[in-house]
Amino acid sequence: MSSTLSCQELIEQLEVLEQEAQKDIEEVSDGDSLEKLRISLLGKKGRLSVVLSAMGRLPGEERPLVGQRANLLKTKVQQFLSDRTKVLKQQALEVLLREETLDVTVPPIGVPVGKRNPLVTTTEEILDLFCGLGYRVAEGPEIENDHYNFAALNIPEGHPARDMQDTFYLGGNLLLRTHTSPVQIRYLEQNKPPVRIVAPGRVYRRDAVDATHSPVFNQIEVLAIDEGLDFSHLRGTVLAFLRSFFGDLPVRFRASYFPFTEPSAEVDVQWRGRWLEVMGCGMVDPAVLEGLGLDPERWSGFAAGLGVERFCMVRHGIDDIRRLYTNDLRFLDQF
Ligand code: 2NL
Repeated sequence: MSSTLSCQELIEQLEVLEQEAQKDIEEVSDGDSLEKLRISLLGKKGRLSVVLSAMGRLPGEERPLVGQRANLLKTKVQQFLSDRTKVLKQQALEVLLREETLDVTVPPIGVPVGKRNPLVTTTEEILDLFCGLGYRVAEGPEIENDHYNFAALNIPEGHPARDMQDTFYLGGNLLLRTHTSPVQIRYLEQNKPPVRIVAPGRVYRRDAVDATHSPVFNQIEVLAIDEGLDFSHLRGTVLAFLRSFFGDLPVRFRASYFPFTEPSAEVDVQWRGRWLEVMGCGMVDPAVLEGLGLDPERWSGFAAGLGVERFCMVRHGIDDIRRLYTNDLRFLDQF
């Protein structure tokens, strides 16, 4: 750059620079090139700084004129750059929106969907049926003690159910409940009759695993305590329940024995031509009521217990109880 440039010439240069800058900026089509252009215009060794160093050689009183023009140029060029940046960003976005399309109507490629275990749906169905008859659901701990699991249910010392062979003892006086009856005992301690409850839950017995036995299985027990309840109420309730669940099948009651009910019965349904035992039931033994401080002259009750696995297997034609516990989706997918 010649050192003899005049003030007028420098201002003309700035004007040319501004016009060229504007034109060049307009022609840039991507952000990287725009940044390079910015550096070549406004950077340390850029075109503006060349003019400014020539300005340094002007007489002092002429410098402000050129300086003001240079500042104006800088402001304008910065404005051109930022306008262009906005336009380029908008264009890039439009290209993205045009090319990155997502066809929401394309069918998905086999996304695996979980299924509810049929044991869960069977449990819910049975609970719903009893809720429809006015029963409430009650639950309680799986770890119990001798009192709630046996003594309160009139199961005496030395009864085979108490045998180490049948019950998982945990040490101390604790054990894994062998039925959900303790839930009902606990409920009766907290609630005065009349009472109508269903108690679902896992129970534990020391059985070897085979196609029809599991050391952990699911039980539902039913209990009603009121004034004036007799065996006809028990029978009517069981029949109404079995009709709802299985449809209109032949049902029979067989005399049986449980320590906690008297009289007691086992209930069979005729399913595909064969009698199947599906539940046990009876009138609550007066000794159980007395143990809870209820006068058996005033209160009576009936109770029933069933294994959910049995109901589930009969309903769905499942031949091996173990299928219910392995959560194989190929199995669960069928229900
Ligand atoms: C079965 C038989 C039964 C009961 C459970 C019961 C509960 C209380 C009082 C009296 Cl608090 N009885 N429960 C009664 C009869 C039978 O279950 O075969 N369960 C799988």
